[in-house]
Amino acid sequence: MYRLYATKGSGNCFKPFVTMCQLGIGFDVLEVDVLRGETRSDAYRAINPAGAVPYLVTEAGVGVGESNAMLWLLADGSELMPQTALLRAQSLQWMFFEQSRLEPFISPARFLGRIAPHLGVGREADIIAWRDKASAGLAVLDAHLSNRAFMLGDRYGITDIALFGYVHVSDEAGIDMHSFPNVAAWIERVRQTPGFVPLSALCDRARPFLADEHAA
Ligand SMILES: N[C@@H](CCC(=O)N[C@@H](CS)C(=O)NCC(=O)O)C(=O)O
Repeated sequence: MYRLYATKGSGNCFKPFVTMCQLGIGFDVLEVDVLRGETRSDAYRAINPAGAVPYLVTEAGVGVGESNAMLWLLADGSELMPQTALLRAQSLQWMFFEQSRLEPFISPARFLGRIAPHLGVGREADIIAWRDKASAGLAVLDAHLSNRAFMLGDRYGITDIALFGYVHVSDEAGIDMHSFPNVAAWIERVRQTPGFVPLSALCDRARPFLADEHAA
């Protein structure tokens, strides 16, 4: 049984979550509340010294950080893995793109613009700049998806999951998705894949990490 440390609403936490759901892998979700600063707590740092979520702990007690690295572990040997060396290289290419050109901009624009707007007061110029940078990344993605159903062709897999995590909440970052029709269509295709669960399901499955600590 895997243990996933996660915070509600996080696109990064959603990636390993939906992968385990779609592959029928058993797991528990422990909620680490970022808004309450629990990622900075001593109790959590004892588990993940990097103090970030998601964090995945295997049955043997080995921890894995970085959402996209988790996908490579969880999907190993499954139909969600890219099947050739070239596709694996392209998968990594898009995962690095996601972490450098999309997630660093969609995530803070959404967090300060929507999830915790009180923290965004005085940061309006930053939020606009993040939206612009995210839109530039989404334009690249939109062109890529103009002639293929999924990120690597006609087959859904971990590359789609990695990109979907934040791209599917771009509208919550204040980005108009009508400008990216191919991305919008791909989001709907991903939602139709077998065993797909929405981001809100992460909340339903989670139990508080600190309560678990106190019970231990
Ligand atoms: N590159 C990391 C990013 C992890 C990350 O930024 N996590 C955020 C939540 S989405 C977090 O833990 N923020 C709270 C903190 O850093 O204290 C990944 O893909 O897993």
